[in-house]
Amino acid sequence: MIWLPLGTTAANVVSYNDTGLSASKLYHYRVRAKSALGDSANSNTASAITQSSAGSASPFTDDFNDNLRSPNWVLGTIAAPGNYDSSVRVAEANQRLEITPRVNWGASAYSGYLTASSYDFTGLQATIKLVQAPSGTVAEAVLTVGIDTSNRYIIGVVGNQTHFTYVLNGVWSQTFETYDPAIHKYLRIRHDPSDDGIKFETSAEGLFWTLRRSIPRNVAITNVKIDLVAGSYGSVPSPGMAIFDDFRLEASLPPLSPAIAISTRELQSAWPSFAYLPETVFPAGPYHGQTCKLEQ
Ligand SMILES: [Ca+2]
Repeated sequence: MIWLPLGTTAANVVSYNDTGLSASKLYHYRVRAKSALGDSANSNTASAITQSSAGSASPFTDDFNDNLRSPNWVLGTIAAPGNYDSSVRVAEANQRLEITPRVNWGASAYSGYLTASSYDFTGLQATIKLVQAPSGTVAEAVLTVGIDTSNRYIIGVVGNQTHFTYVLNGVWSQTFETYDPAIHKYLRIRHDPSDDGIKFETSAEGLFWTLRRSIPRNVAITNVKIDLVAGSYGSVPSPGMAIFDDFRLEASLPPLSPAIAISTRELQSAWPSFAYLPETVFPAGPYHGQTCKLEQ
């Protein structure tokens, strides 16, 4: 196994795109910081498997910037089709997906974007930026990956809580955290092919992720749909609006394929001096990240 140098970035650059990779291959990446005084040790290794070239429909991303519903989406929900309500306003507007739950409506009423096609979610992840959750204790916004109302994975916000949920044969299992709009800005459901697990993750900026719940995959994921849905299951006087942006369905793992992010924290572990001195005053900066990869 030989580490192959990929190149040296400009100073203070924090990302590197490695493109043109082979499908279904495991890649490992590491970086080191360089300065006039020499190099740091190598960082930890970040690994990812590139997406399979086989499968059903191709993954896609949607930034909603065209304010038009693309053919990748239809209106609908994975859960309880009977709770779908066309009076819940769904608008791709202001370069976002905006969903307005019904006001003072006593019954369950939901709508949103549902993928038009089914996907083999193996080795994939679905990410959404939740710009704004709706208001009210029985109003919610969710990202769902699943087969139907009885078999699915959900990450979403209800009232003041963020929940990480699976529904298996109609039986619910949930964990909760207090919803923090800044910390839970990005929500992600990820299939991890290394352990065939499902990872529920959040991120403040969409780059570095915090694992909130990890479970063995228990729902079949080779033929699933994904939805972005909002609504309410009781009367809400002022539900406000759920606002989604920057949907991504793409190959799984830390954090993207083909780009791999290695955090400053990992650089600190490679070069402990980083922990004690700001980068701007460390001797002989600025630093250039040297990226290496290993193909297996
Ligand atoms: Ca947008």
